[in-house]
Formats: sequence, C-alpha cells, structure tokens
Amino acid sequence: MKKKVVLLGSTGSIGKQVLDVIDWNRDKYEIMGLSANTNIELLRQQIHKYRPEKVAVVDESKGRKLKRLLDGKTEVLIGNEGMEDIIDERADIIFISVVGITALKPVIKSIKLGKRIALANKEAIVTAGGIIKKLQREHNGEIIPVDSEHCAIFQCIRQEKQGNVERLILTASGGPFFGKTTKELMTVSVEEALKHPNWSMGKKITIDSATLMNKGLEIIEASWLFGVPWNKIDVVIHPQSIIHSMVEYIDKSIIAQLGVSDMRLPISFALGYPDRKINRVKRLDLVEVGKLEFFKPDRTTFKALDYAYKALQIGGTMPTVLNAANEVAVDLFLKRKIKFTEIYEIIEGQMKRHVPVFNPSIEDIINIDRQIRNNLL
Ligand code: MN3
Repeated sequence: MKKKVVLLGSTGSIGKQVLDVIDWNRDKYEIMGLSANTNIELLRQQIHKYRPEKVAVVDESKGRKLKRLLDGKTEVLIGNEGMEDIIDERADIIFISVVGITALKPVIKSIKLGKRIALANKEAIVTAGGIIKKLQREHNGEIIPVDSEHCAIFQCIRQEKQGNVERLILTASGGPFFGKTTKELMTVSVEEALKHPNWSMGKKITIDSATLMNKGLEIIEASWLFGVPWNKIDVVIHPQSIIHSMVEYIDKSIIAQLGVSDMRLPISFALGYPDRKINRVKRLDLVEVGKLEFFKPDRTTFKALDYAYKALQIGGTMPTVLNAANEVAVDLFLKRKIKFTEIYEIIEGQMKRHVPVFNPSIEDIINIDRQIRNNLL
C-alpha cells in the first residue's frame, strides 16, 4: 500500500526536494494534496504530474486563476483555511514545509488527527511548542523533524533513555559572515547575506543563517522536540556542515550524525521512518572532506543566540515575539529598508517591551504575533 502524503508548501525550496524524494519512490508514496502560496505555474505542473485530489493556494486571486486553468479533476481550495482543509484524515503523512507562523494551524490540525507530521517548519514549534507537544501526547501523533540538526538528534537519540541525555550539541555552519565584526556587518548587502556557503535554501532561512537566528530558533525547537532545557543545549560552529548535530550522554559519550549537506537526506528519513529508503543523495566521502573543524560561536557579534536562550528561558509568549520581530526584520532587510545589524536591534527592542503571557493559548500566540507585526509596520 502506498503511503498517502499531503504536502504543504510544495513550490518552495523544501517542497520541491520532497517531491524529488517521492519521485525516487513512486511505488511507495502518492500525493493526496499540495499547497502553494502564489506560484500557481509550478503548482499546475505538479498537479499534472502527481494528480492530487485537492490543492490549496493561499493567495486568493492566484487561487481563482488556477481554478479557471484546471480541468476540474483537482479541487482547488483557497486561502489559509484552504491550506488547512487539504489536511485529510485519510493521509498517512502530512509534510509541512511552509515557512513562518502560518504553519501553526495546519500543525495543530494534523497533530489532532494523530498523524505523522514531517515537520520542516520551525516557527510553529518555536511559538507553540508546549501546546503541540501536549496535543501530540493526547492524540498519539508523531513528529519527525526534517530540520537537519533535529533530524540528526532524532537519529542519535532513538534508542536512548531521556534521563541519560547530558546535552544536545547543535552544529552551525556559521553562515557567510562567520568571523566578521559588528562594524563589518553594518555594511553587508542583501546579496552577500544570501550567499550561504553550504546549503541551498529559501531566502528567509538563508538570512536567518547569516544572523545566526536560524540557530537561535533551532535551540528553542530542540528544547521542545526533545524535552531538554535551555542550559543543556549548546551550539558549535562547524563550517563543513558534515556533522548535522550531536548528543552527549551522561557517560560523556557523544553520538553524532554525519552526511552531505542535502536536505533530501532528512526528507527521505522523515518519510521512511522507521525504515530507511534507498535514495540518490551523494555518498559522504570523508577523505575528500579531509578535516572537520569546530569553533565557539561569537555571541557578542551574532546576538541572535543570546536572544533565543533568553526567550526560551523566559518562556510563555517571548519566543513568539522573538520569531515575529525576526520575520518582520528579515523582510525589511530583504527589501533593503534596514541594515543587517538593525535586525538585531528590532528583535531586542520588541523583546524588551514585551510582557509575556504564560501558558498561552493558540489565540494568545496569534494575537501577540499580529501585535508585534503591527508595532513594526
Ligand atoms: Mn537547520
């Protein structure tokens, strides 16, 4: 029996790579639903190839346009509600590869169905980790992280008792600005920030890698996914991006997961788990890599790590503020309206002003997210 997959965000960077992996295993997976934000040209090609029952287009006018272009065999749903509506209880795997907090409601719906979520989105778990984990326990759902670091930790931790974990060690490439000073960072351009040394990803996450906010969000993500407190999560700069993360145990033994920097590896794992699927990812040649280096992150220059630890330590809605302020700031930077270093200033300013709500509901999180965006308009 083929596994039925609903893929949210099929036209984005991760979504396209999910379809690559599915192409390698067409006898094992079938696509039930797809969603896109605005790229209906690519979505139309995907519909033609995979013949899903339903698709969703978040942009309303693009959605209506797509409806007119199709033959009527595929149902087209519109808006954020449409994206939620294609999550079907007959699906085996809900693959969530949309960027940003818009993934929150789809994640909540999927986890309530008790399904496997292959989670490539960070923001939902960063802002609502407590709620998601509680629902996961209640509904017996399954979350397989696709973020390469968390997928690595998931693999390192599989057979181990929670109590034996001493700390998680997240690796970071350091991004394009590793080694730069604050003064140098003030004048970097959008083009320079978009040049990631190892990974090919969407724009938002590439800027987050340059500021180290990506790693900051990943600290919070790891804390919720693996139930490990902030003071037991470390970050080490590893420019080769070969070790995707590590777990240290109480006996000082460290287990690491290694592989080439190709997102199709964690995607393949998340689709196949607990099985492993043969794929076309390049084999890691350690001799060719030659050396693996590790450095301490510069937390004075790249302040994002400290903001994330702080947000996680405070808890409640503080991670929501961190995330929303960062999303807006990155967008402003990409539009060339602010300097790179102002991303940090915006985040710090919003966090300082915020009085956190503890044990927030989904509505609290959505309201505070909106409030932060309004503050910054
Ligand atoms: Mn990552």
